[in-house]
Formats: sequence, C-alpha cells, structure tokens
Amino acid sequence: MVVERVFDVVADVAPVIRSGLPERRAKAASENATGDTQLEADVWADDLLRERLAAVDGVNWYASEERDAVETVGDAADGYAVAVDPLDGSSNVQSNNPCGTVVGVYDEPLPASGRELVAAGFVLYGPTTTMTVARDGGVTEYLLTEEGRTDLRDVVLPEDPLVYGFGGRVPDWTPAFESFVRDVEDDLKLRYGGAMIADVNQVLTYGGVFGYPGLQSRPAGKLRAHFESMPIAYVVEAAGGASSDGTQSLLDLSPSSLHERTPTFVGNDAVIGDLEAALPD
Ligand code: AHM
Ligand code: MG
Repeated sequence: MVVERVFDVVADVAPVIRSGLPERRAKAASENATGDTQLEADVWADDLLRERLAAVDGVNWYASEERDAVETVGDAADGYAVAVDPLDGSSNVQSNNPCGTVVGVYDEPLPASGRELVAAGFVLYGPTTTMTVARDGGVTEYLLTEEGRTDLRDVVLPEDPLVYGFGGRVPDWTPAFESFVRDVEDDLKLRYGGAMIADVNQVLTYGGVFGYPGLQSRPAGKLRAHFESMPIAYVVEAAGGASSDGTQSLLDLSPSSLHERTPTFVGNDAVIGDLEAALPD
C-alpha cells in the first residue's frame, strides 16, 4: 500500500538526515516560500525526501515547506500528494535541541482540506530517533535506527493533561488568549522548546496542550496548515485528542493556498474545549 511505502521511505531516510545534521548547521544563502532563512540542512533534507518519495509508485505530488509550488512526480490513477516539513524546528539545530520531520499523505492534489489526509506522521530527532505514524484510526510509535524500525507503543493521549507550551511573544498574544493561558498555567507545567514536533510529542507522552496562536501582529500565527498543523492534528486526533484553529478542528480547514498559515492548537479534549470557549468566534 502506498501509505506503508511512504513511511518505509521516511523510516529509511530519517537516520540519514540525522547523521547529516552536524555538518549542515550553516545558513544557506536562501529563503523559503514563507520567507524563513534556510539552513543547509533544510535544503538537503528536502532534496533527499523529494528524491526518495518521488520514487514511490502512487505518489503523484510532492510538496514541501521549502518549495514554492507543488511538484508533479507521478501519474498513478489514484495517486496521493505527500506534504513534508523536512526539518521542523530547524533553528534548534544551532543550539543542539531536538527537531523533526513532518509528513502528511493527502488523497487529493494540494491545496486540500485536512479531511483529505489518509495518514500522517513525524520523526523526532531527540536522544533517540522515533517515528510516530497515524493511519487506519490508530497511532504507532517506532524506534528508528540504521538497522530498521521497531515498534515501541500504540500512542494514546493520557487522560490527564500535564504540560503546556505556546509560541509567540506574550505581548503579541491577544487579550483573550492570554487570559486563557493564565488559567492553563494554574494547572499545567510549562514545556516549550521551539520545535513543534518535540513539543507535540511531549503532549502525546504526558498529556496537555501545544499551540501557536494567532498573534496581534500576525493573526494567522506561524504554523503552516498543509505541512504542520493538519498533519499534527491528524496524529493527535487519532491518538484520542483534539485539535483546533480556535473555532473548529484543524482537519476541517480547506486552505486556499499551499503555504497558508493557521492558528494551531492540539491536546486533550477538555483543554481544547476551554480554548475554543475562551477565544472569540
Ligand atoms: P520551522 O518549520 O521553520 O522550523 O518553523 C516552525 C517552528 C515550529 O517547530 C515551532 O513550534 C515554531 O516554529 C517555533 O517558533 P518560535 O521560534 O517563534 O517560538
Ligand atoms: Mg516547521
């Protein structure tokens, strides 16, 4: 099945990406489609993933946070579109903190609604390299090494939330969001590391909430719907949690452009419910 082959490729490539990071910490002389300065590692990981994923029969389109446009890479009758954030949290490479790779498999050419996702997953380059994949209603976490992958666990979001982490500078938060956070911090423990994948994996492990809100200076926030927000929402919802853009599930978004951004929240159902109640419609 195409989805299995996509994640076989990601599992094979991840140890290569990991071992290539130390020598690619320099800034590349380029910006990506959303204006971020790229690291050599961003560009290199993107090229590697494009080359390997384009070779999978049934992958018709490759899109990446690092490329301006969707690229047609196949012509299967029922082909899929694969959307990738090759190195999520790449500013963490410089400070030697964790980062990740995010992959969404869509049933339709992009732009597409989150409801067109048929699978999504991510790799976390932490003390170990793990891959978490949501498909067929379940979520599995694997340990990745150069020898292959081994099952670690079925991922189910813990019932009781423990950790929270929100992006953006506090003075740039809206008053409604800030007052919601003041309530959250009475009960939960702050964990924010600047790489969505690492922060979301803490939520999947301990329970809680991760978010990057709409800011006063940037109402759509920072995270990109196709490459980050919707794939992560797919994983967290499949693990028993919830997602929101402030009013609805992130999976109900239908972005009109490839690099569209959206306020992004994932975590325990009750916390996401409180968030939606706190933010204006
Ligand atoms: P990137 O994909 O260019 O690395 O940007 C996304 C990252 C997320 O991983 C993280 O949640 C966010 O940007 C952190 O932003 P900030 O540095 O503003 O806290
Ligand atoms: Mg990213």
